[in-house]
Amino acid sequence: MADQKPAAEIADLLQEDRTFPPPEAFRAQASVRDEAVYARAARDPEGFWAGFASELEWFSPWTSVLDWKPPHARWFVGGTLNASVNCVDRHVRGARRNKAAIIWEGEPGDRRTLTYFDLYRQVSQFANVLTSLGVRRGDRVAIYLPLVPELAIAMLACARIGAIHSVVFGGFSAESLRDRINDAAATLLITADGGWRRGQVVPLKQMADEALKETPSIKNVVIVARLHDSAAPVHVKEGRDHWYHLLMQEASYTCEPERMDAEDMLYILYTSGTTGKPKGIVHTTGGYLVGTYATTKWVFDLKDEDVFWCTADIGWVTGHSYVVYGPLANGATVVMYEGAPDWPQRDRFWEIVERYGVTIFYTAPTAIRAFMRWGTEWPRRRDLSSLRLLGSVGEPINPEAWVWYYRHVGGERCPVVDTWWQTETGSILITPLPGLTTCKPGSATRPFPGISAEIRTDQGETVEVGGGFLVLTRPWPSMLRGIYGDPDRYVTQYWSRWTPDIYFTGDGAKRDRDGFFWLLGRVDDVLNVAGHRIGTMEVESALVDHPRVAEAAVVGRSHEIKGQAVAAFVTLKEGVQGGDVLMSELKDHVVRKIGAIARPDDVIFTADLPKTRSGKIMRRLLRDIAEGKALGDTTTLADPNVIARLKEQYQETGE
Ligand code: 7RM
Repeated sequence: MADQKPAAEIADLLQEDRTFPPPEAFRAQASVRDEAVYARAARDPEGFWAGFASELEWFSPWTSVLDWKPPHARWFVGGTLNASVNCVDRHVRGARRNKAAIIWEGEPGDRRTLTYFDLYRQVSQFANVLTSLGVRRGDRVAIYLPLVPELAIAMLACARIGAIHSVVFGGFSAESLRDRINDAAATLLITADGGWRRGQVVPLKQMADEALKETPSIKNVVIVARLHDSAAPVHVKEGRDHWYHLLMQEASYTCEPERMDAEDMLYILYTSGTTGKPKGIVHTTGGYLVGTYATTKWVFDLKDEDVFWCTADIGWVTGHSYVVYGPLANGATVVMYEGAPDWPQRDRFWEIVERYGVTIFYTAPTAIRAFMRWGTEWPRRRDLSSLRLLGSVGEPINPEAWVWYYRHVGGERCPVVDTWWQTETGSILITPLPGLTTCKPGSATRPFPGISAEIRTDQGETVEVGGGFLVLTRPWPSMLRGIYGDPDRYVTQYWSRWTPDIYFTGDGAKRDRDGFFWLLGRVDDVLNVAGHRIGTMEVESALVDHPRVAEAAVVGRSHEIKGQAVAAFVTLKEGVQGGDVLMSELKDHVVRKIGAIARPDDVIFTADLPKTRSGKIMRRLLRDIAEGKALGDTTTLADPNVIARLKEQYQETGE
């Protein structure tokens, strides 16, 4: 475990004392305005969640809400349902039949709108396609697509037939894709000829072909034609590869949904942890749907007329929960945009808000900081008056960015909800309720009703006011149920720090006198680069995989836009010289092994790494060097000269 932030830094963060009550016009129309919801949920959390569950559609009801044998929970025990029925069929039966479900825009400017009825038919058709290709209930299906409607269709089609989807973000490398396919032993892969990012083609099928050389479990590949022939040529392997549109032509519009147990697996999503190997986080059907449904409805004050835009890629949990399952379970209209925010110009997001009359906009602090730097003229050029609520997720939002967002995007009429949660938590857990909470910029405020969060010391004592580890002290419906194929790691990683009923989030946080939570970042070896989770160990494994590297130590350093950047300290093998060429080769090597999100900003060659006498790399010292800070205690170093040399060197080459 790495050490915590120094107290002085925590104190700085808490200097913020501006408060923002819900703007009056917003409050007047908000669905949740009564503080009593918190007390009611705290008195009977199971009853509280069951209330939301009963707004969903079940084939058969649950017999008990929760079976909790720490650290294993089962929610809505005995209930059966289908996620695709809840996201699609039930809307089609009523007034939402021809309501827009997905308004999609590609980066080049192509547009498509799918109504709930369109979605219903295409999900059913694709579910039939999957069945015709031999996919059965419980099988794993890997999905490696750009942000196109087919991604949501594929996920819902899997859910319809009880197959487990594993979406791999299109920015991940062929090797990352291969490892994820193999870990889950997926039998089918859905990919595309490519996608668009900043005017460039992302050749997904080519990357998939690379991965497919070493994925013995894959029997079939479905290729979505996103680019048609404007892209790099696509290799279609006879007998294994099939075009999506050709399969769909043959497929029937009706597909009986599987009756899934509430605890049947809905999906696996890989996320970085403290080892070199990403964890396959497992979510199940009933609890996950209840959690995402409830939080979408309350945190975003969702109404039937809303146009909801969460800018996350579906390859991340935010896209799973707040592009697909949460909003569609609520029958909302969702906006999806494939590309970059600055393509072709820096007002692309605001152009989209204007074009579709987006009312709820949910993005990440790294994007907000980029908007801030680009200047207010970009949002000012567009009509943003349709917006009524703004959200933030992925990392701590600095107060300046919060206030900028509130003022220049929200026009001081939209509440800003800073929402804390994780891949593991499945849905938002710490957040304002926008009609109720008086926000303090930089604070995610309070646990959602029914959620119990606390600050604990290393010894496990509860801290009422002050800093420590953020923990969750009660199970919640959308909690992870395990790590795919690694039941022990589930227990040791999350439930073993104190007693087995206390969930360790891996985040440091502070609770203030009003009971508000201030998130302070990870306390383990996980970085948050532009809202993306990257394990330092993953990057280290990628670096030492290079034939010239002997040893590597990776740390995060602060970065104005990305929050954190990757800094890599590298020792080379005997006789190998560092230099600019090798430096960029190593950066490219990390991109090839993991993906562009993990590319180190700094690579520092060093003859030695600072180690303790027992041989542990002292990452704390490396962090201080990377941050250009005064060095802390170096007395446990095996060779104190190492650090002095490194420091000098970083100042020369690190910028
Ligand atoms: C949703 C998501 C989870 C980690 C989490 C935190 C950080 C996320 C906030 C935040 C401060 C926030 N899932 N984090 N949201 N930190 N304030 N509002 O991001 O699994 O990819 O990352 O992200 O460190 O543990 S994630």
